[in-house]
Amino acid sequence: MYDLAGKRVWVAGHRGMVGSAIVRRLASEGCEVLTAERGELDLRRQDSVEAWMEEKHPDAVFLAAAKVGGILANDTYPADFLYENLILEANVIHAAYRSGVEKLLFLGSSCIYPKFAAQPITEDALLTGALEPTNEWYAIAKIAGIKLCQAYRRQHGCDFISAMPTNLYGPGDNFDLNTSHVMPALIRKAHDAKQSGAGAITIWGTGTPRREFLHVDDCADACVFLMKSYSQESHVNVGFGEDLTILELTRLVCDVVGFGGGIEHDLSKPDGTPRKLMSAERLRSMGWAPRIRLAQGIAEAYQAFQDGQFVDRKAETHA
Ligand code: GFB
Repeated sequence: MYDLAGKRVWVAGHRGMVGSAIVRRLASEGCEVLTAERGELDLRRQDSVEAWMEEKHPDAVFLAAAKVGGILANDTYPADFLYENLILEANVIHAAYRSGVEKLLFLGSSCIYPKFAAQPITEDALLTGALEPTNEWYAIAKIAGIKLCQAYRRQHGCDFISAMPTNLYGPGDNFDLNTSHVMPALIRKAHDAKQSGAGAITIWGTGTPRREFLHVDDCADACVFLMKSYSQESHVNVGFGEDLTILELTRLVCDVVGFGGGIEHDLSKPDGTPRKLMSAERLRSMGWAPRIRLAQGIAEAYQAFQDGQFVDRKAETHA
């Protein structure tokens, strides 16, 4: 058991959807939360990261900083997604080793798994097949992050662990229609159509791909749970345990938003992976389960959107 009470805990990426949820969750842990604004610390600069770590000396690190985006952003900016994620995770993980950080949790993504992995996807499916081409750049960077944690554990005895969340949504999401993930895109499209009285919304692709969605507050809770109770080399899936098609999701979002019009398809946009339901078995067997049901979570996310708790960003780095 790694008790966070009294510890200095750095949340790298605290402005992002995941990082800000972890900061909210840590409020009840009795720890001192450290954050760094982007103007103060550029995670892509090794010297700056090492100097910041030497000065602040965190005991524990949540590495939630990442360049993230939806299927189109991943496909459009492969160099940014590969380079920025590789450099920032290498800088933070190496500096954490050098400055003697006691525990580090690295956050990845379910896109690390092969495109046609057997479902539900267990942790040992990693590196058993080819990746989905639209996001292989991001996936390879995230796989490298897992391997960095494992390598520093093996060679230097560092207690660095990795969590792989499924598709996330919630307050603080990116609602820019070109760069966002599907959930905020559907909320915005349904909301705008309702406001303007449009007869239909247009979704990308066929609507047949299946996706699993986890509320970001559940994800943050799982990350804190793992930080406190897990110390092994293998990464751990952080999933919801159920999935649905994009068309089913669209109908659910339209119901929550109160838009009763039609649904059209833009077939020039990619479908991506046909299905990526992760096995939740490992984390469940440790005693953790999600609490926020999908319809309730979407209603909360829509409320947060209406309250202005969102960002409109161009696939920005959460740093
Ligand atoms: O959420 P999303 O962008 O990412 O798209 P992925 C999920 C599915 O929703 C795809 C469809 O089949 C999209 O074609 N979709 C339908 C839409 N309408 C829309 C829309 O208006 N916007 C968006 N964005 N999608 C990402 C990866 O994959 O998931 C990242 O590219 C990362 O690397 C992330 O792993 C969690 O689930 O396909």
